[in-house]
Formats: sequence, structure tokens, C-alpha cells
Amino acid sequence: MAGRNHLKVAPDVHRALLHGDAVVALESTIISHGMPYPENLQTAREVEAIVRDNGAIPATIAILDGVPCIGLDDEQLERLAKLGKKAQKTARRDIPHIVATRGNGATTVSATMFFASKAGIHVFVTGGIGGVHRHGEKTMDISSDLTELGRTPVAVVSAGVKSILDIPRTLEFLETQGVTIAAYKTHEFPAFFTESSGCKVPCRLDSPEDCARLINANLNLGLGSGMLITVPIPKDYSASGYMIESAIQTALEEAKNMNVIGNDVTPFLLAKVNELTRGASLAANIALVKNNALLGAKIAVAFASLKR
Ligand code: PSU
Ligand code: MN
Repeated sequence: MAGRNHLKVAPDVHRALLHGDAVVALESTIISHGMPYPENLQTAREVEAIVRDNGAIPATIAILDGVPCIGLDDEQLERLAKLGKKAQKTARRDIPHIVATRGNGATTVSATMFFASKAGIHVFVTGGIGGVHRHGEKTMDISSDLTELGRTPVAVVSAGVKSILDIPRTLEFLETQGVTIAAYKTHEFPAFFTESSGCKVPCRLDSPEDCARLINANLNLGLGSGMLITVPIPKDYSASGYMIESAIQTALEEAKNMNVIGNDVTPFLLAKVNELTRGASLAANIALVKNNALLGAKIAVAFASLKR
């Protein structure tokens, strides 16, 4: 496969792929930019442990010293967590630059999907994906996660997109890109911190086996596009979810009043929401990522057994 020689695949990931065993890809921007140290390192380790405990091999993906790594050992995980925002947030378009300059890149959903696909991994777990920003119809600020989903056959397990984005337009864009969207045990598209966005999803799946069959059909047909499997935030955290949601509304008002625009909007909103909820948003974020990892591992196991 083109590009595969340029990847460094961790020994346990390599072995699993060779034997057709279950593997789950994990992104690294969530570690470097999505959470503060040391919660980021602890969460990354716990997520990997959940994947292992449920029968799959975790492959956290990042570019270290210019080398795209498929699977990180504990030392590399710690290095990335400590680098934090000093690592470059790396989307698809940034990959050649980070590799050519031997930089350290924390991969977003788009770059992680690209590398997972090159390595032959079909299941990928994250917290939330990027989307169409509010006023995206004017600014054209649309995450490359959405176009990657249209062109790369990897299934992304996530809790949907945050309501700081424009969720209906995000779903329209995904439809245009031909991305299959399925919701787990519901017909609602989740809004990250809450289980409901008010938007419906055409396909409902009720078991890891259902998910595995959907992934298998997509691959067998050679559609070439990716899919989004959404999982609502666990019930224990959805109460704080609604509190966080109202903080998001307050933060949006404040951003408007203070004339915060463009790329400054998202960091402003997230910082404000964290402050307003006194850390509840971080706890909810960690809980939903772990919940996604649990399902993702089960899907990868079901998918591997379909292939035997
Ligand atoms: N959404 C979240 N948490 C995250 C991200 C998105 O709820 O950590 C990260 C992911 O790595 C995602 C990226 O791929 O942000 C999207 O960034 P952008 O909007 O710049 O494409
Ligand atoms: Mn953007």
C-alpha cells in the first residue's frame, strides 16, 4: 500500500493487524490540545486500558520527530501529553510539513483517519469531531474532519459535535460528502455534552455486531467513504451536560457582545465554558471518551470475528 513504508507501526499493533485481530485507532489532538496535563495523560492511559480490557489493541496515532507513529508506547504517550500545545495540531493539510521538518504533530480526526486507513485499521475512537462552525456559510470554516470522512473508509466512533458548532449544517455537509451516519441505540444525533441535538440520524444500530456489519458492508462495496457512529454521553453525566449547555449559551452571548470573531471564537467559548462550569465540562468530556472507547473496542472485536 502506498505510504505504508513511511509509517512506524508499534509491535503489538503490527502483530494484531497481521493476525486480523481487533485494533482501535485513537487520535492525539485530544491529548495535546483537548485536555490539560496531567488529566490528558491519565485519560489517554485509561482509554488505552479500556480498549485492551475489551479485547482490542489500542493504536494512538501521532507524528513524533517527523515519523507518523501507529501506536505509542507509554513513554511516547507521556511525551506527547507533556508537550501539550507545543505539539502542532495536525490536520490532513499539515502532514507533509510536520514530516518534512521532523516536527511533533498531534493528529486531529482527519489526519488520524488518514493514517489509520493507511495502516489497515477500520475502527477509530474519539470524543467529538470537528464540524461546520456557526456562520460557516459565510466564513467557510468547515473542519477537514468532514471531508476526510467523505474520502477515507474508517468508522469514527464519537459523541457527535459540540453545540458551539452548527449541528444541522454539519449534518447537511456530511450528507453531501456521502458519509454514512449511524446512532447507537437511538435515532438522535448527540451534541457531545448532551444526548440530543434535535437532529435525527437515518440509521440506528443496537449492538457492536450491527456496527461491525455496517463497516463490513461499506468496505466490501468499496464505497471508499467513511462513517460516523455516534454514541450519546452516559446518563450519569447528561445532567451536567444540560448545565454545560446553558453555560455554552451564556458564553455565546458574551462572545457576541465582546465582538470575538473568527478563529478566536472556539478557544474563547471553551475557556469560558470551563470557567462557568468549574471543571464539570472536563469531567463529562473524560467520561464520554471512555464510554466511546468501550463501544469502539467491542465493535473492533465484532468486526475482526466477521473477517475470520
Ligand atoms: N471536538 C471536540 N474535541 C476535540 C476536537 C474536536 O469536542 O478535541 C479536536 C479533534 O482533534 C478534531 C479537531 O479532529 O479538534 C477539529 O479541529 P478543526 O475544527 O480545527 O478542524
Ligand atoms: Mn477550522
